[in-house]
Amino acid sequence: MPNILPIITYPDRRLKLRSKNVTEFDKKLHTFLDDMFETMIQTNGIGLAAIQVNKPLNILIICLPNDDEEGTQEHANTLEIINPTITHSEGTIVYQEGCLSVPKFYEDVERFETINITYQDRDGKACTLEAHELLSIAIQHEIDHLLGKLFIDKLSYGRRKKFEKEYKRMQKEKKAAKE
Ligand code: Y12
Ligand code: CO
Repeated sequence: MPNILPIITYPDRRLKLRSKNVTEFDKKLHTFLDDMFETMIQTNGIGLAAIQVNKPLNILIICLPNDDEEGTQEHANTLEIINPTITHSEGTIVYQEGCLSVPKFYEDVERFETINITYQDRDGKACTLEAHELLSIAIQHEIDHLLGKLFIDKLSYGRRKKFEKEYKRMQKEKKAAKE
């Protein structure tokens, strides 16, 4: 049975760490990928980077919801992307992003509309992918995590200040509700 892993949330400094490449493509890695998937699904996420569950390795997973009414997320449709590199980028697109490490906050972020990446799969096989729109956005968001960056780091000075104020207020409310 897969484990649900605790998710690190902002402003935890571990989210600023630069992740390292994976070198061992073994059973331990497969178990970790399965735990990441379960964690992402249980928390209503569509993307997760290993650093968000306190593992500073170049691993990200993405599972976009199906087009059906329920927006089902299938393990079989999950992209497991290890040691990615963006080899080409093109165009721009703006999307309102959210992040499991920055709960309850969504903001418009500009990204490349299309990217090409090279990466390895869970068995270490070399792969390439061309991604557009939502998939491209999700991959760029997760690759930023591997570099120690969050989507809020891309906000303008004014929007970032507003975020910090709102986030602090939300954290205070959460603390008061627990007491
Ligand atoms: C487009 C933009 C960003 C991404 C990165 C992946 N982001 C997520 O998976 C965000 C998930 C998320 C889920 C939430 O729901 C719950 O926690 C129940 C959420 O709501 C709250 O925090 C209350 C916020 C974000 C991919 C594609
Ligand atoms: Co995120």
